[in-house]
Amino acid sequence: MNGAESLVRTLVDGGVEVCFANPGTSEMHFVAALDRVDGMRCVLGLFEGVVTGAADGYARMADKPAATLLHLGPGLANGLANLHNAVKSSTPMVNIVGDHASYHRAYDAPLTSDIETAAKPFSGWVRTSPDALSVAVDGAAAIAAARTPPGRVATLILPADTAWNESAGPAVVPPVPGRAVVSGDTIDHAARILRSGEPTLILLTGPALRERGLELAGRIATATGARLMAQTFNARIERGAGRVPIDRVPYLVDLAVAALAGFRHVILVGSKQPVAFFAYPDKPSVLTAPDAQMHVLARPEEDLVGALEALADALGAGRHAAPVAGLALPTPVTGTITPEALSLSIAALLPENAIVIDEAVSTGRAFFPPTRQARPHTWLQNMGGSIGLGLPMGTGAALAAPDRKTVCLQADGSAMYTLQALWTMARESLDVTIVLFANRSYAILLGELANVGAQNVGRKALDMLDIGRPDLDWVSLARGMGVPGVRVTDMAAFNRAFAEGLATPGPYLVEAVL
Ligand SMILES: Cc1ncc(C[n+]2csc(CCOP(=O)(O)OP(=O)(O)O)c2C)c(N)n1
Repeated sequence: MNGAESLVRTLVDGGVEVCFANPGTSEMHFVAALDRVDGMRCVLGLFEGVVTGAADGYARMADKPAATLLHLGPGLANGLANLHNAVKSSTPMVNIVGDHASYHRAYDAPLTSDIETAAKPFSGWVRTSPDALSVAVDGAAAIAAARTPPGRVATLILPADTAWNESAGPAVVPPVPGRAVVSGDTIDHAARILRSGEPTLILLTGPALRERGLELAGRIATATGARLMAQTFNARIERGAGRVPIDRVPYLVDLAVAALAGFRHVILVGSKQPVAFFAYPDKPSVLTAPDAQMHVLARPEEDLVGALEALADALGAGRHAAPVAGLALPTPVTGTITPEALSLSIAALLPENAIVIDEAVSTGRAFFPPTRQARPHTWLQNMGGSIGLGLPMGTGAALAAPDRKTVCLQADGSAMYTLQALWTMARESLDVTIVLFANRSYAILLGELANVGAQNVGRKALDMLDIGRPDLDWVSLARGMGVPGVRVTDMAAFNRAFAEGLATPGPYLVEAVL
């Protein structure tokens, strides 16, 4: 058995069952090994940003890592932006990056580069396998690293000769540490704050935004009068009817400062102190009131749900009911397409158990409130701010949860970064409805232009924020990659097209022109 096969067997034995790939010559032995090993589904992405973003979406829904297969430094570099996003959302992932055979590196062949240096800022763990005997053990270590709470991007660089030389067979994944239990002192401290009667916010993210964590936080809020909020951006929130509804810290600085102004204490549950996405002249970086105190209940790698359980016990919150959302569906809206109208129609039509991929950018600012009482669903966001995650993340999420409908709420500018994901959706028959918001601009940046205080803005500047001339034809782009779709210019047509997409198995794109 060669090194490549020992690695593929190690991955499968270690629970890594999907590999998103864009291979080249240096990865051919890995590709060949796929046919000799049962249990690994290999999915081709036509750009590496699709590959890494899909692995992110997969892991968020499967709660375990996928592998990626990337071609040397340039293949990795094409995938880095979505690795950045995965690092920020603590997504577990195992990247396999092929490299030249070790003896070939001395010749500085065209594809030679310093892969480790490129990988380091976008990985929590990096290793280059020295020889074929080490590949399986290194692969097992990569899986363990990826699974170490709260979840890490692990990058294993595989020189070609480590893949084709003889190995010692697969390796077993070493024990992975569980989430550390939060100390009793920390629980007591948080309980004291909550009993003080001073205005307190409990700020949640990570696994605390699954049903159990939300329910516990809801009971604690009822028992103590504390408010609940989620971070502005979160990897995964369970929402809709039957769940404890939770608002997010607003994105816009002024709104966030106003929303947080009244809190004397903020209890952080896996979350960070709320800070502005960017600095702006004359606006604060820290969004909470100057005298607000931060209290860490649980760090991201700790047992957030266990900490909430202990805190609920300490407060006797078990007697109190969590404020659960009832089902309340708006009537689909007709007339002009606006973000508000879209938010109501989407809330009305969203199917039970949908996985919502939110890269709606400025169009999506209105989407959260009306979907609070929609049918139960899961909401995934981009935590790293590098746009071009939505369609790949939808690809991976749909693959991980084939019995659920994935709905991509997708801004057009962001979609153009990684639109090749549509082809993978078609090839794999993934059940995704894509709502493409064609406002034909980088609309959010128009606001940012004013926010940063840019003066005397003229044609040249505005041209950098306008993605019309020519207008993108999303129906044709999708059709060219095997995805059917339709363009709509009013809400009645949108309601029909969205319903059609939801009723159609496989991918379907609705281009909503704003
Ligand atoms: C990789 C990357 N490049 C550039 C940016 C800067 N940027 C932020 S939002 C944005 C435009 C978003 O446009 P679109 O997706 O159409 O959403 P809209 O603003 O129109 O709602 C750009 C270019 C970024 N965040 N990430």
